[in-house]
Amino acid sequence: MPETSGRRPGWVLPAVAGVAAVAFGVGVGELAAAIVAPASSPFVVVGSLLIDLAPSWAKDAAIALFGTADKAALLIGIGLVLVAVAGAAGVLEARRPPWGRVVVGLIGVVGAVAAATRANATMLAVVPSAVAAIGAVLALQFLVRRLSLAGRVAPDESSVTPAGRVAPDEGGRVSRPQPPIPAATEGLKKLAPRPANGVDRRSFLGWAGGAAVLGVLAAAGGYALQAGTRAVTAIRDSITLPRAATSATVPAAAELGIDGLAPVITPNAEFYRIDTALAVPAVDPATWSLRIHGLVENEVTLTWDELLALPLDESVTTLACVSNEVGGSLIGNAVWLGYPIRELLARAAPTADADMVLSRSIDGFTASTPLEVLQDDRNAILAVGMNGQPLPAEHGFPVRMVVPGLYGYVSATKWVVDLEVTRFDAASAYWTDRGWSERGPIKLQSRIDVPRQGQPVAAGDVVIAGVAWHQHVGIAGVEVQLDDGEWREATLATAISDDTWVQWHYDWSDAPSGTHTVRVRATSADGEVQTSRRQGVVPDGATGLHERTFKVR
Ligand SMILES: Nc1nc2c(c(=O)[nH]1)N[C@H]1C(S)=C(S)[C@@H](COP(=O)(O)O)O[C@H]1N2
Ligand SMILES: [Mo]
Repeated sequence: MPETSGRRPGWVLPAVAGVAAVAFGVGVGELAAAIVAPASSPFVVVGSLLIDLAPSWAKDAAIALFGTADKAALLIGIGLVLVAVAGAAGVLEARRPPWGRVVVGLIGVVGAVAAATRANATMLAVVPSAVAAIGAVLALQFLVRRLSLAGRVAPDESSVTPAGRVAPDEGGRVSRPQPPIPAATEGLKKLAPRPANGVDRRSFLGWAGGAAVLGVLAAAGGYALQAGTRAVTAIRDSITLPRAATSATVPAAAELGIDGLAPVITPNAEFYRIDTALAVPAVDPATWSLRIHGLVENEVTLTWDELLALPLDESVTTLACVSNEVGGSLIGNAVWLGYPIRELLARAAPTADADMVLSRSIDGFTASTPLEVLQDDRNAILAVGMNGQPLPAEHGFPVRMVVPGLYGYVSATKWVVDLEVTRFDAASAYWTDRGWSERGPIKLQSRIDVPRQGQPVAAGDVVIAGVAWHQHVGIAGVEVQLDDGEWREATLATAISDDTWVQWHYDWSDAPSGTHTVRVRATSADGEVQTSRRQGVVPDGATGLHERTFKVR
């Protein structure tokens, strides 16, 4: 034990401060990740980024060296690098504040960048790294300040007590020789935060150890919090859904296959996600049940096994969010496997005065769906499958609603557990209580995907392409307008059904070089022409025409 530690911190204690501070930060960051964005654990995202960035020879070498333990080896490697950088940051902070904190903050930036660049990252993805960085910076500041307090009092102390150091006795207690203190320094002694370097070191190590232990406890808490999620993920992975009684067919001609155009079926991993759930609910199908009650003759309860034993059909429905701006991407199309809600309502037998079904998710979100929409012949379903898979957790596993023609906020309840048959004048749903319309039929819309905004394109044949939708009504046509000219008819791909979006394209063969603007509008199967009147998303969905500007070289 270096006895000079109280006078000059040296490098060991500052390094300990750095490591303890970073351990604290990483711990609270992992806890934050468990709560808000499980996919954004700072540790895991940095590891994932390294895997993506590593050249293939490095990956091959890692696999050759560590075999299936290659990922564990990577995480351990990151941990070791982190310990080294943290130790160095502690030393730096003790000598050149605030540079140690700057280094620790930069580690957080690395985590945030790694998280934000993950596929499917939401804005929440940077939160765990930010929490980790803030936690580590504050802890480092705190710990190094305790060291420098010791450094400041030491000269005074050494002038009064050359023997002031720790002598651990056999019982592990600390006994310190009591030096004679000259009367003149009596007051000074009372002002000094700690009388001697040995005790400072001890208390410092207590604080540092405490910070590290808190970090470990926070990380462990995060791990425990996610136990339910891990269990449900394992259950989901082991599920084989029953074969569809009726399968959906997606005509080959529904997919134009144009580069940059949204695919007609949206892969699950690319499907937009909108919900109020801070943490994705982990629902075990074995304990899941749906209760249908309220204004009904018979209350109905349905378990997971009972649902899977029913004849399930595939249907293709395009979901859209009311918050989708003109030209926005909060829309996706999937093949859903499910059971008609109409059949379950028939069992429950709603009374004549009912006009709404308030669906509720396990986390309390509610949606108000007109009763007649759930009773007519459209594919309003309790869905268990999405594009051939059990529903992904974030899309409502094990069971959600999918209702063609209505925005998600009034129809597409994920993790659904309760259907209350009621009346619009007797109950209201989550978003209605927050200023949104109580009913939300999807509006006629169209979007340009190609060219991208500002994209330079080669002269000659310029392909303009996008999607158009008016679920449960259908699209009759799409027109484009180039540079405020005449509206020209675009070509539609084969529509899957009136409940899905349809791709369209327009080939501009005589595009002169220069900057051009293209605008799109769709016409519904019922003759409605998409309005150019601009309206924001509140309270019942945006209107207006999408346009793009691009350069022909
Ligand atoms: N439980 C629950 N279900 C929900 C929501 C929610 O916040 N909670 N949001 C709704 C909204 S606003 C939309 S647009 C759709 C989005 O479904 P997705 O995330 O699967 O794309 O889910 C709906 N279902
Ligand atoms: Mo939504």
